[in-house]
Amino acid sequence: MSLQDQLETLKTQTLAKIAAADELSAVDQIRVETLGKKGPITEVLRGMKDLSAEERPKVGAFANEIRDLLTNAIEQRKAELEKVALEKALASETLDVTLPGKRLTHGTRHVLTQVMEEIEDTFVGMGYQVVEGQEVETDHYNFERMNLPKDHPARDMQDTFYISDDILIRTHTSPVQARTMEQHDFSKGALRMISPGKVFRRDTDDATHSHQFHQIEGLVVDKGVTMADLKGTLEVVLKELFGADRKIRLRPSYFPFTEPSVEVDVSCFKCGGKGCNVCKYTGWIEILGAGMVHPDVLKMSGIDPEVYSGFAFGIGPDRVAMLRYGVNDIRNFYLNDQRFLQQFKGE
Ligand code: 2NL
Repeated sequence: MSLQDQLETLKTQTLAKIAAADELSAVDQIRVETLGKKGPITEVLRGMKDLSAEERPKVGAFANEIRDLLTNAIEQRKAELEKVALEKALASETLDVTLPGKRLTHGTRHVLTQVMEEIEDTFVGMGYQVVEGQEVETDHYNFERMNLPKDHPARDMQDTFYISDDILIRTHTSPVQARTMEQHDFSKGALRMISPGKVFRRDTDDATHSHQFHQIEGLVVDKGVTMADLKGTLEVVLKELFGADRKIRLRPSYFPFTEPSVEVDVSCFKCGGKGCNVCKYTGWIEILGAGMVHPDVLKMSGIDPEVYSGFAFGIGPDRVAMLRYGVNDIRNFYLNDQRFLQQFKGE
């Protein structure tokens, strides 16, 4: 067969192969096989040296013509297949650019953190220091130093989780205050502090009780501190928390670590004192416990009760948040349900 005929056959066969190729990789393989260095066209061009001077340019021109033709055919088939692939992708990967974008949700401080920080800010504004202590405590600091010896019946009210006979998780934040009191240098002035944090009690969990909750305790110790200081301070704080029109009311109570002790009520922020479902139709909401620091508690922290006196109080941020936001089950604060928590997005 003459070189021309060979080339003609090659052209026909290759064009048929190209037309039949239905994948890009197949087309590419044809290109390498046909036009590559070891392919038949190169072979023909190489064999030209044996041709006569007359035939050589004709065959050369013909070979080049076929090479260009096949190159074009390959490029064209490639383009076709690419177009098909693109159309297929476009059809299967539809993207509606007019759809609204996905909004990035950003978190928020926990509602209890918000309430606690608000209370902290109020006290910081009055010159108090904020002290966060340890959650694991000794029986000594949690109970003994708060006038709750081992056989004291009031221990039953705050039974807790013991790690050993002497180590427990704190039932109140008072131990932080006992530790701060014994360190305080009164030659540098009064002690004014609050201690916010988690506390733990062996309670049965229900709508108003949780084995873990929060407390902010406050303590002021100085020469000449009286019940009037306690009353004035709490009035300012409760007005900031519940509204400038609020009134407060003190009722006698009992705590082992204060004497005298009081329960403090605030006039209802919803009805203003007329009576409603929030205040259970009494006009008053019980909000915190307080009192004058028991002389024995001062003494145990190395402070002379004949020279110094102090007031202390404890407030429950969980209860404040429940009242303020109408949350009827304390367990909502601890379930980590985003539908609940997302309602308290700060400004
Ligand atoms: C309540 C009661 C209270 C205190 C906490 C306290 C701390 C020291 C000395 C004396 Cl270091 N007292 N803390 C006093 C009275 C009441 O909390 O009902 N809290 C929600």
